[in-house]
Amino acid sequence: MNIGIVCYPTFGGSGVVATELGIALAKEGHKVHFITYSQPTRLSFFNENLYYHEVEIRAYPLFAYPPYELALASKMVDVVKYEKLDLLHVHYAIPHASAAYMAKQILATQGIQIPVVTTLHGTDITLVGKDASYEPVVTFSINQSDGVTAVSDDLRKDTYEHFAVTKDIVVIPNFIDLDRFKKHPKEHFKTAICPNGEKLIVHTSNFRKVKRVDDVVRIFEKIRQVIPAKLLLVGDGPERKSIESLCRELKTCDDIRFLGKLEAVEEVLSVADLFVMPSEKESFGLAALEAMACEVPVISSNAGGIPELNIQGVTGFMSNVGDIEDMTKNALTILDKDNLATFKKNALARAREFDIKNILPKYEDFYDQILEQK
Ligand code: GMT
Repeated sequence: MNIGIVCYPTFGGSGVVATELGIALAKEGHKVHFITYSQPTRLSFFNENLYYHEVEIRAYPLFAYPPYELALASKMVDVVKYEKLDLLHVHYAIPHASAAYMAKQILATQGIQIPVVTTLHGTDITLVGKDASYEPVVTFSINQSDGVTAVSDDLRKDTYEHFAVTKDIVVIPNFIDLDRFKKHPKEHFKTAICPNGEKLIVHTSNFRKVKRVDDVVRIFEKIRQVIPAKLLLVGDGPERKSIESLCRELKTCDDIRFLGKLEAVEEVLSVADLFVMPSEKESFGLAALEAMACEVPVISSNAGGIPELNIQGVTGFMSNVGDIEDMTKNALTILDKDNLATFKKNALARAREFDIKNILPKYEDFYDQILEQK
């Protein structure tokens, strides 16, 4: 197949899933064309079947807000036409699904039929999409897609609950490349960070409010009162400054390190004992899956689609959003020397169920179904 993938090229979960999917499809022999405004972060891999088309956004003094959606739609028209694409797969509804709709209509006037698959990732529905400033366009463009997928059952339900969506939504869960996300031998790194055998706790996110990174720091502070521990915070975002202030206030700075946006997050996860994801909302929780693949158990909230990934008392524990006391108690249970090895083993076993080798055929079958309807 000749597939166009449209996504955000950033560290965010939707961009990561789209890029990893494209790479896996290319390895299977499909031709994959990424269409986005800069090279996707995880697209550092060379394969003869991978192509990248940059959307150029022209600035003009009249434009207070350069119209990205129009530039994207025009680029889609160009790539579909000249690269002879069979299908467009857009990740994250805003503005990708509506730009795809526009491209599809333009191409139809030229006698070219291009099916569009939209994958819903989470905040495009649960936070941003619901907003009245986007809702009518989001609803319309989801309904106009030829196929729609969501990354969890919870996100599917949320979409039907909050939007007048009549289209069938098929759940295809997120996946993991176990060749990359596995426990790497990085013990020297662990010794450097935890010279006295401290337990190592890790959180990775985009430091947005929804991630509740302040809860991570508060949980850590309580754990540290009981056992020696260190915390690594991977990622960056709008809450970073206030998190730094909180560390100072709680006097935990010596035991916390901010690592920023790391490419090789699997190397840090390889030496972690516990991953913490206390999010307010999470449609799937890809960062937790990455941790589990590296044999790291998870303390999380029970928000959104997280219960579809983290198994209570097996791969970690879930608590109500904001219940720091319960999360601390559960973290100490996992970190107990009699329990840790079992939780680690269980985390890996669960991650294996989301192996890309199991999930990729679901996308390929879905594409086939959509193309048959053409
Ligand atoms: O979590 C974010 O803020 C980033 C966001 C995105 O769209 O890039 O992540 C969403 O998509 C991921 C991949 O499907 C999911 O694993 C995340 O759970 C989801 N985030 C939220 O629902 C908050």
